[in-house]
Order: sequence, then C-alpha cells, then structure tokens
Amino acid sequence: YESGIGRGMGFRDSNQDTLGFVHMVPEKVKQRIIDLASTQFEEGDAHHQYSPLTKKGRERGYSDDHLWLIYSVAEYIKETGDTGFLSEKIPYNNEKKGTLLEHLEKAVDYSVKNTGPHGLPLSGFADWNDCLNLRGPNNKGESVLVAQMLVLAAKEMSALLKFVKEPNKAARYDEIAEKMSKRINEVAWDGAWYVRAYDDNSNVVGSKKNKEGRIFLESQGWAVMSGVAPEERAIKTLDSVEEHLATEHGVILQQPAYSDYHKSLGDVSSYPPGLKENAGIFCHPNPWVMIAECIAGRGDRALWYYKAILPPSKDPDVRRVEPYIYCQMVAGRDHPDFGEGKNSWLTGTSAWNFVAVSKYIIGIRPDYDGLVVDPCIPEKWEGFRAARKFRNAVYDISVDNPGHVSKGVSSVKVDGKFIEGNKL
Ligand code: IFM
Repeated sequence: YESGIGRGMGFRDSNQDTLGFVHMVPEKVKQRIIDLASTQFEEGDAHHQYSPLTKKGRERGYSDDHLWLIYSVAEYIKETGDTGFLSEKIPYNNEKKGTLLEHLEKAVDYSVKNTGPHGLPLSGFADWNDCLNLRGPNNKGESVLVAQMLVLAAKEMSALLKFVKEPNKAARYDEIAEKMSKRINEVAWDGAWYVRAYDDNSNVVGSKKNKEGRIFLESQGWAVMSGVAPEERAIKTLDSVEEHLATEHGVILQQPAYSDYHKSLGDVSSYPPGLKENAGIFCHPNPWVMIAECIAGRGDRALWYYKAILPPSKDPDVRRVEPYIYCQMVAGRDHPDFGEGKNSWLTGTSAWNFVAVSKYIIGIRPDYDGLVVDPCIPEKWEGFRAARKFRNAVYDISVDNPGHVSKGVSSVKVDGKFIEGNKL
C-alpha cells in the first residue's frame, strides 16, 4: 500500500514496534534504538522517518516522535537490566554525540519548552494522528495527546533515574509530570472525556462543543495510561469511549465523522466518513483502550476490546482480508463497508496488542527490579498458567482466581514460599 523503503520507516512506529519484540531479540532492539536515536536532532526532536539502509533521517516537525524513544529505551532496560546502555555515546543528526540518557533528556526538554497558549505542547505538523494537522500561521495548535505522552515519558524518566540512583535528576521529572497532569486536568477535561487538541486559533477539538469530531480515542486511552486522569475521570472517560466509540469491530478513532473539509483540522477531514483517521476503526490505538481498561481494573471489557479487532475472531466475509493479520484500519460505522478491513499488514497494531494482552490482561510485565504479575482478566476465568522467560530464567506462573475477581493479587508464592507484593 505504501512505497515502504522509498519513504523510510517511521521514527515513532519503529520505536513502538520494539515494544512487541524486545522480549525475543533484545540485541536487535538495542541496535534499532541506536539507529533511531542517531537521527535525533540536538534540540531533542527527531526526524519523522529514517531509512534502515542508509540510516539517514528525513522530514521534521511532528510533535510526538521523540517521546516514543523514551518508552522503547525504558522497556528495553526493564527487559534486560542493561542500564549501562544509558551511558553509551550516540550521535545526533549532526557531528556531535551525547549519551543515550542525554538523548532522552533532550526529548523531554523539547516538549517542555515548546508549548502553546494553554500550556500544552504544540501540535507541530501532527502528533500520532498524522492527519490532524493543526499548525497554522500562528503556530498555536496544541496537542492533549502529546501532553499526556509527556507525562508518561517524565514518569518513565523518573523511575529509570531512581533505579540508577540519580534521585535529584528524577525529582525534576516528577515535577514535570505533576505540573503537566494538573494543566491537562484544568484545560482539557470536557465533563465526560478529555478533549483532543486546540487548533491554531485556540478553538477546541474533540469536545462536546464541536458539531463533528466531538470525542477522540487517543486522549481517552492516554489519559488513563499516563495516570493523568484521577480515578473518577478515568472511569467516566472509559465509559464515554464505550458509549460513543466502541463497536463490535473495534473502537472508532473519533465521532461523529467529519462530513466536510476544514482547513483548520487538515487531512483528518479530507477522508470519506468512516475511513482512515476520519472515524475509521484505526487498529493501532485500540490497545490503548485495552490497557486503560486494565489499569481501571475492568478485565471483561479489556478482553472484549481485544477480541473485537482480533483477526481470527472476525467473520471473514465481513473483514475480507487475511484472517491472521491486523489491518491499519477497519471501515467505521459511518461507511457502507462497516467492518471491512483495509490496508492489512501496514500497521503498528501487533506490537501494541501484544503489550496489551501479555503485559496488562495476562499482566506479566518486566520492571527494572523484577517481573510483575498483575493480571486483569474476565471475572469468570478460573485462572491461567503462563511461562515467561525473563533475564535468563523461565518463570512458570500459575494464577488462581477462586474469588472470580478481575484484578488484584492477594498472595504470591515463589518456589513454595510466600513473598511480599507481586514482583518476582
Ligand atoms: O501514527 C500514524 C503512523 O505513524 C503512520 N500511519 C498512520 C498513523 C495514524 O495517523
């Protein structure tokens, strides 16, 4: 569907893809991270695409790209314990070099420095949603998603720095996360969900005040994933996703679809209603809702969302693509082909869905100092058994659920002995 190598590979997508295979080939992930970080600008932002053959980057001006590097590095170190990687010198896109830690620090600084009238990060040409193009002559478009990403990135930095015994540096990131969370809750809460952005004239996008594009998936999933949403708002926001965006074929990106082109919104409003970013069921961000549901403790819903886009669980006469591969998008309910898959293979869904199902539903996830077991499963499950290889040991994990709860670990035994907490 795309010329692939002609255009290069996405900086953001490649970082996210590592989340899905870091447990299998960590050495390859390390190399990929080095290649990606080498296309970062010294100012902290990054090239939008890079070519794996020439290792050169191209295009600039997206507001989210650089932040994805923080998650890929954090997950790599949680998986491997390779904290020495942080001091490795890696080039920027010029002749200069900095340690990997400096690359990450610059990435956060870039988003902290480049904010707009509401104190939220500028949207640039686009954020994760390539087609929400809010930048105009005033350069005032702001992204709530990037603000939420910044909060999680700052929290990841803090946890990492505490682990490598740099508490003073960590404190600065705690402060960034706290300040930005507060800001988001002040300027982006819409009563039942989080707005998506502000355009170049500071008009709100993704609000009940809008006629179309009133609610977007991304800023709901990330409100919960980043911990920005206090508990009551987290539940409300996820209930709003269920009410307005959930379908039997997956979660729609935004509703209602745009029926006309709006220059102030860009490409998102140029697609036919129900396709691509204009209210298609974009599969890549669906797992963000699953993860958020797990954080909220609602395992039945998390698994329901998982199955809604899972290729083999779909009717092949409706989905009409290979029954073993994720699609970039499934036509949304505003389109006559509702439920039909489009652009199979061309998607970042696999990695994120693997993260959602293995690290949040099954709930086995590496942390810097151990393997966390924190399942969020449907209540009726009796339990499950899983094997997880982690840092040269294989953990044979049996989960029993006699109380039929979704979440919450009451006790853990390792080799016959009870331990404190749920980290092995
Ligand atoms: O996030 C992007 C991705 O980088 C490329 N395909 C479309 C997605 C959503 O706009």
